[in-house]
Amino acid sequence: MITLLDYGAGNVRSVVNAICRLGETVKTVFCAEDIMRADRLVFPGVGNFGSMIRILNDKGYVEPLKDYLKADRPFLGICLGLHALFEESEEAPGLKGLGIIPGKVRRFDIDLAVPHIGWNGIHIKQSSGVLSGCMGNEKFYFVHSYHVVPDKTDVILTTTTYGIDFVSSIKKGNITATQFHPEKSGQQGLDVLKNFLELKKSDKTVPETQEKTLLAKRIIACLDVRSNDHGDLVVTKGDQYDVREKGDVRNLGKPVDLARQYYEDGADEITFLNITGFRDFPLEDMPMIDVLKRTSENVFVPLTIGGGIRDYTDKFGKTYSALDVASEYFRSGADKISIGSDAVLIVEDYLKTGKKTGKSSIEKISDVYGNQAVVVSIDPRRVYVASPEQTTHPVIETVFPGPNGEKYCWYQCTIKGGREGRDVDAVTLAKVCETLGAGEILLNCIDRDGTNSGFDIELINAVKNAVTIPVIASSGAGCAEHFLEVFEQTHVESALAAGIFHRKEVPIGEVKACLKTKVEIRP
Ligand code: 1PR
Repeated sequence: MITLLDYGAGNVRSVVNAICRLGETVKTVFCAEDIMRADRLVFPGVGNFGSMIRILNDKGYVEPLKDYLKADRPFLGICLGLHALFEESEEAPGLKGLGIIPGKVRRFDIDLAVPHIGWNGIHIKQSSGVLSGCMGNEKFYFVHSYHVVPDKTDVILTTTTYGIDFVSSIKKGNITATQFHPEKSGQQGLDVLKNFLELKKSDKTVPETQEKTLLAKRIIACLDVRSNDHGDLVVTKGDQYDVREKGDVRNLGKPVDLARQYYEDGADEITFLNITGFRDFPLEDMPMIDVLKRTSENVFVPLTIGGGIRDYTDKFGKTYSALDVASEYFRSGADKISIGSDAVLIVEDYLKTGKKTGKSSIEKISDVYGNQAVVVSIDPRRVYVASPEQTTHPVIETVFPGPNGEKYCWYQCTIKGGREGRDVDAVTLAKVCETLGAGEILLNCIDRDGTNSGFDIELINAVKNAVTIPVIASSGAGCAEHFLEVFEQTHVESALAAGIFHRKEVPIGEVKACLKTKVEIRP
């Protein structure tokens, strides 16, 4: 029996699913005594250091946790569960951590996109039971903006390179805590969890590992999901967002089965987009929540879900906030949520005053779950102009002229699945969303969607160069070489495709084989 400390934020379902997959049962902590009764305690954390410490204090968990840790009983902390062990964090100045490990938690101060999101390596510094069997060439999934800085080096278990060499896990007696997420790191992550569950003894030798590690470019499989005309929930795919063929919604497979297949094929992340979410309220559309729950039982890489994340009033006058919707998605197994239409409306409001209100879905969700959990999905379309003076929006000079030979274009944001164009451009939208707390941009392109003609490099460079958060390139992938092109010609951290995977034209393995020697990837 494994005891899980769930203080109520973020996706603990994945940790529970991973432990259950390894044949153990999980008991959740309901009161302070449960902590002292534990044999092996797992403390996964996502979100904000301040809100975590406040909740631990409110629930009276701080002292029992300290006692448990001081008694050197088996403990595995994950992400914020690592930060909690330290004295303080720059994320919440003035609040005390558990102080079991002398040192601080600092924000990344580097010239790279923050949060650090994705698959990176580990440089192993000492022998450990939890990392037993690691060869040193594995990659693990990270998602964080802060990293720990212990006062003494003897607790450092691994380091990882991202602009700087930071401490990516610590070990002190029977206490191990990782910055990376084993429950989201595929088979090698499950192996780490298994070592902890079995209380594996330390390896005698430390594997020789690369001192400098590299963040891998991520390949993401995207599943656009909706009900077809027979009421079945299907994965579909549009051509420039038109998902109907001869009147029927294209049916390319079942969401849970396809997601599992892509995980097994090596996808680094899975994204579900509930494409009718702007119309249907997701909390009534329970099949989507069920899809997420069932997927997270078998898929141990990050899951993002988008569609319908906004405030809503139902037919009985009951109101739900975007945060309620997001919380339900996180509880059901999502690691990140993606906001589309609502982000455009939020940015329109922001541009009227230039002031944050603290009330938008982006601000509220990132406040509770952390920036890394909030993706903004942009659905732009090109608007051509003959000269930059013809619009107030930032234009690019394009090598693909418009229908009347126009040499310039701007990228108009749309809402409701591309049905309605708004007076906001993609570059401004991305910048404002970053200011409001978004942690990542999913950059679609309606002109390229489903065309197999390659990513819109001009759009991607315009947006990526305007923000410091990671950007996912999306729309238009038609062959493995298109991924190489987008990674060589832009600085995006990841690339997403749908049609070529669903139609089985290019398997994920072929994309990775093409990138293997030229771009850092997760093997
Ligand atoms: O507006 O918050 O409810 O979110 C709705 C979400 O659903 C948005 O993220 C929006 O992008 C998406 N969406 C809405 N309608 C459609 C549609 O296709 N009719 N799908 C749609 C958008 C875009 C991509 C696609 C890539 C790659 N899908 O994610 O998967 O373009 O395709 P490709 O590789 O086949 O070219 P809200």
